[in-house]
Amino acid sequence: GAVIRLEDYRPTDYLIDRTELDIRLDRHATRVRATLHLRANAAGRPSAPLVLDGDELRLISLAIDGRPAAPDAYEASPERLVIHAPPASPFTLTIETEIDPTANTKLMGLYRSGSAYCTQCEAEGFRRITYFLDRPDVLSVFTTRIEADRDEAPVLLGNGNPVKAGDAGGGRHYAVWHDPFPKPCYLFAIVGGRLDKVADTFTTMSGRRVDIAVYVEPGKAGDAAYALDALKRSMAWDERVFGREYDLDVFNVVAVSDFNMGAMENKGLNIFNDKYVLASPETATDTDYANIEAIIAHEYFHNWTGNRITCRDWFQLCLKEGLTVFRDQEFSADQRSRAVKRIADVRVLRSQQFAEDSGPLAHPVRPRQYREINNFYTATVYEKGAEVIRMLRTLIGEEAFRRGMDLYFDRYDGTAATIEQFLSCFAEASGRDLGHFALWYEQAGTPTVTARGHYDPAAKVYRLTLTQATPPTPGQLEKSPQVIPISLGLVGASGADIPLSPPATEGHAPGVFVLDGPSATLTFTDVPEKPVPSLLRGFSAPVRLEIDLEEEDLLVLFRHDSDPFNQWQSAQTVATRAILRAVAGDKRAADHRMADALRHFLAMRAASDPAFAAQVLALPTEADIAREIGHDVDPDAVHHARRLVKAEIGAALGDELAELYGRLTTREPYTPDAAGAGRRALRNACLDLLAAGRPAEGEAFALHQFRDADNMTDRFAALSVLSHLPGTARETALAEFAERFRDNALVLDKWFSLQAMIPETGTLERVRGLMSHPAFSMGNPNRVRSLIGSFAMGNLTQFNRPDGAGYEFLADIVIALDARNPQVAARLLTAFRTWKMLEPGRRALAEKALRRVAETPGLSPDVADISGRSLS
Ligand code: HT7
Ligand code: ZN
Repeated sequence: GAVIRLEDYRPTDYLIDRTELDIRLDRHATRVRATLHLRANAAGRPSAPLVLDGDELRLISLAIDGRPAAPDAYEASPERLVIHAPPASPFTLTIETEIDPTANTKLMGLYRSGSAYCTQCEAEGFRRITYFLDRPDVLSVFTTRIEADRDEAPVLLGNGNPVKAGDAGGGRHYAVWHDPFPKPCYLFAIVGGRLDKVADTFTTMSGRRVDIAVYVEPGKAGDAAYALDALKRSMAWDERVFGREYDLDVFNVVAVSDFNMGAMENKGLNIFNDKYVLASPETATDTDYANIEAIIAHEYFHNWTGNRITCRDWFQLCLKEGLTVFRDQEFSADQRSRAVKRIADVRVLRSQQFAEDSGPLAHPVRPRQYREINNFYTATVYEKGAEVIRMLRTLIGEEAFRRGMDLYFDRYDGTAATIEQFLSCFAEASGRDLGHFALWYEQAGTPTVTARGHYDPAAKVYRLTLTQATPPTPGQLEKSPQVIPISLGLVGASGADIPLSPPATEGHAPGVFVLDGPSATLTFTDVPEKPVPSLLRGFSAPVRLEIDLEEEDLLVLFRHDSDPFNQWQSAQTVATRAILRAVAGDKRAADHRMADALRHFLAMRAASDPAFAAQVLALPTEADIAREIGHDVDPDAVHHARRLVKAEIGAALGDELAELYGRLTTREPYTPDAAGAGRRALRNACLDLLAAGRPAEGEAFALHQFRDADNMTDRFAALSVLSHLPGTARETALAEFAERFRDNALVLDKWFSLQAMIPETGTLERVRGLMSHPAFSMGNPNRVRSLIGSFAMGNLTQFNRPDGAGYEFLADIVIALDARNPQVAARLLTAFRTWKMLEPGRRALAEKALRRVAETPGLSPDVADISGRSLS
């Protein structure tokens, strides 16, 4: 595909004010009649030909202003419909196309999931339904008539409000939906099928009643209650925190089992991957419940950040995605523990975004060019995009941030906006120049901040020198200093914060210091004792921090820091150092001070803050350690080192872990609330660590818990512990689990995933074998992600086997899957995003496999783009 560049943006020559669609659903021959009400765009070129986008379309008929178009008036191909000389503005086009939803394996446009019909139009799927100006700056008011066989599809849903429904003769029926809010076509959706629902009402802050419902496959309505509840809480939260009220009479969520991503924010008709809707205590873990809550919220919040105000072009994707992730993170933080949520979010940021940002696929939060937009729904656009908003709030303060958001909603409602327009609202609301801050949107790569402290006891002065540097990334070799907000405190020997003088960089909230040049020295006066600096509190910026703290200093922060994030971080840093020592060959890497500190911590905090304690007990992952090493990584060495340290800690704390595990055992019935989830998380973290230190005891506990559990969180945690202990107990438990849940595809996904992540040489063969399991299908993205994706992204040693068999396996799968579903294939291929940091032997084998993919004839633009950039 050709390169699309931000600087080439120009408005369209025509606008489509209204769109009327008549869609007659049929399994193989769905007819779509689209009437487009067009006019010339004053900002475009006068009398230009009209070029509409298509993708695999078949034109049946075309009328211009109601009359059949002359054959020489237009040119139609599957990819384009060109009207050479459109009539005087305004005018109408009536376009009839025929599409085959059953043959649509790309899951973009109109397709079938199970027996239902559904759509996915973002980013460029609408052009697979009808010819259109398929770009986000063309906003149109849609009226949609859907017709279907009444038996096959008793439920017919569209965007907006229902206006009419009735019999269409011949066993068919219809429904008409009207969406009064102009929207780009990527927000269009319809659903038709035999579906059950759970329904409720929500009364908005101005007293309007909204009918809300979640639709699921027949028989599964009981598993949709949590999603519906999360939706109501999201609606109330957006009113309370952002003043945003819902704007239609109905809001529907539909769960489908075949879906390329997590969910989609279509106006008034969100469509979800069923993995993020369906939950019962027996089938969903606490993490599943938290994900459902977060994603329901995310899609709902898009109604204002994405739908009411959309993006001018796809380069502005972070305008809606980064902002909406920030909003859903805040929602979850308010519903649960803020500190634990922040830790979880930073874990995701580091494991996904930092990994992306340090390799060949690095790109700015607002990319300047792309070949395939589907490949830019990335951790950088989403998660780093959210961090940029969070920094903005830290820099201008909560009140100015809220005023800026209000201004943004007021000024840009109903428009397709840009990052510049968004930032201008905050500049105006805060009175600050955000020109330099905007570099966060332009510059790729993770800055490293280096901190060096010096205490002068005679003068009672503490000087902290901060330096920043960002490594080169593809296409950006030179980097400029960025605006980095560093929340900090100075911790005294007693553990209390020493009052800061000065309290902040001028004009900022207490404790917020801004590094905006290559380096700066902060001078604190009246510091009565040598402090331990606690930097980047709450992870105030998405950077790597290098600071020369002694082990003792880190343990002071772990014990006393008033900032829970840095408490957790200091424990992680101590553990990381121990594992790095073990990688370097130190056989007793975890020294007793660490075990003592953890013992003390558990005694103090396990009861009062179990969710937080569980985070502290979870060691950095193998991927975290590999990133820390950064080059010439030997995954086996990382694995063995981590295992060694985990076993040492598990053995040293064995008694405490066993005792705590027993104490946290409860016979209360399962509820998915944060308090119960926290206790289960800690209990399962104890089990995991105990099993590392005392495998026989751990196995016995795990097997008992596996059989005894009344909920999936505990059952699956036990199975997960067993999965790391080779032997008959593991195989028996895996078989029992498969038998118990043989009819539940989403639960079997967990089972696929767990086995794919076993760090043993037999795993590749196991994965190959599981591909023949009756529950596995290459046609279903969830199955592919849970088996193949977990192997490639979640099994460092086995994907990176020294013989290269893991790479060749993934290459084969990607090539085969590309013909069917390029988006999912391309995403799998991003497992190679860190190949350049491997040791030379594996690096060469990874490159060979990537080249084989890149040189395969007939690749999709999606896979061609990822393989090409990965090799660059
Ligand atoms: N805005 C949605 C993105 C999305 C998507 C993109 C490409 C292909 C399929 C897709 N399904 C959903 C999801 C979101 O961020 O809310
Ligand atoms: Zn989103």
